[in-house]
Amino acid sequence: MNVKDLMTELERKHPGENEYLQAVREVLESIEEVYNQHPEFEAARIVERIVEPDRIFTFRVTWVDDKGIPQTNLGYRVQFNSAIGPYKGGLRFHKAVNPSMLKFLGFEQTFKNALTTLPMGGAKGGSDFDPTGKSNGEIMRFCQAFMLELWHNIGVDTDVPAGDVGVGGREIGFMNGMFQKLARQYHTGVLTGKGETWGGSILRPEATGFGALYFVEHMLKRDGKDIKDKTVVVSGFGNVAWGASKKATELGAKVIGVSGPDGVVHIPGGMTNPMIDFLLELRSSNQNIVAPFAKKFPEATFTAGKKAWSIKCDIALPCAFQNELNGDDAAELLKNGTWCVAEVSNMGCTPEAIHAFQKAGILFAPGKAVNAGGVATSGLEMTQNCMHLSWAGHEVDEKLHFIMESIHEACVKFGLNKNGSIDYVKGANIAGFMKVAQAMLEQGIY
Ligand code: 2IT
Repeated sequence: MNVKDLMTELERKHPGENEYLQAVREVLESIEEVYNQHPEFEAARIVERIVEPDRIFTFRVTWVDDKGIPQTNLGYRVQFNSAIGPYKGGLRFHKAVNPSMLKFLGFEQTFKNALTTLPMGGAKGGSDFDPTGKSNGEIMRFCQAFMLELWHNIGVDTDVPAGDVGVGGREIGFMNGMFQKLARQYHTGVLTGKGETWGGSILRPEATGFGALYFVEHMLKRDGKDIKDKTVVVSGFGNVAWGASKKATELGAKVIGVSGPDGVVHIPGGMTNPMIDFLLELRSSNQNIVAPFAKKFPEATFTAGKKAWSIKCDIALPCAFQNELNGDDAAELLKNGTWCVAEVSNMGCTPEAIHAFQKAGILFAPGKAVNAGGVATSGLEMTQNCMHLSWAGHEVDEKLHFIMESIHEACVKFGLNKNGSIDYVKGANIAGFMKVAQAMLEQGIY
């Protein structure tokens, strides 16, 4: 394969889809060398096939707002790759959602899911619906209207959506209710991230953040370090940032900064448990601002317009959105002595930022490895649903630990540098790719 030629061809087929092209370029650059050692991959044109989604559904979603006015949004489901299992991946409700964003997320999901050790293909979906400022009733009506179309294309052995940005337990509840009504069947397993009383897995809300910290612990341990007493900053205040803050604090670290679209909150003494739980209140208020945190807790100070990356810290955890940490942010972190960055959001760092971290030789790991505990626990939820039982919290946690350790080992196996350090980007990309590519190869040309 020739990355340049492949990218030229892809740019022709998907003009202007920059996030999707960015995600593909990163994977191709990582796997090029290994791929070229496998003539059987080239003969089956695996790479040309793996970069394209299997299919995309686009649909109109019309719902009625609180003023009685009909509103129309666009809905999507990108079924990216099902070589190793049914399509699996979240739904994102955010005003910036478009086909390029969902293709990048579906592509990443394919490799991430392969890393989890579980049999799940990759997908992503969502809508340009903006939950900011919406009432509970509006959210419910939108979710129901969205499911009115989506339900035709999903199923326990076909495609199992979950949450992502703007979609949490509340939204999954509204969608599951409508799915049952339409299907006239109680399918516990058609969505994951369900409530605990109706088929959800214990620990699923925490799993992305918890898993990320288990991964960070392994990275640090391999480097002879410990997370205890280290300072951490996070961006965002959804389930992911909440789970990451909770586990980091439990492990003895101090979470001293959290940011939102409006600015950053600095908590020099570290977050307490009530502060961590307040993150969820911020999220469910649908205001999408972090400033109220500093009003509620006088120990914290809010600075408008600044990012979490402006705070001096040991460990930085992007937990909000793609490309939220750019080259300038990376330079600031490095100047302040940050020595570990783990993407908890999907593609949280720009290529310039990743390059700067790798050049500086600090610990860096990509989202598809770090945040895979979320979808892995979704996989565990699917297994429990299939078996019609619920595992206890400690059973799920044990499995999550095992999965995160396996992912770390896979990264080490494929990402070991000559100097003994680990290129986690390369390691995660090769490990995920090899599994999906092998599965595609063995199933013929289709
Ligand atoms: O990015 C992700 O891995 C998710 N949003 C979770 C997907 C899932 O199916 O649990």
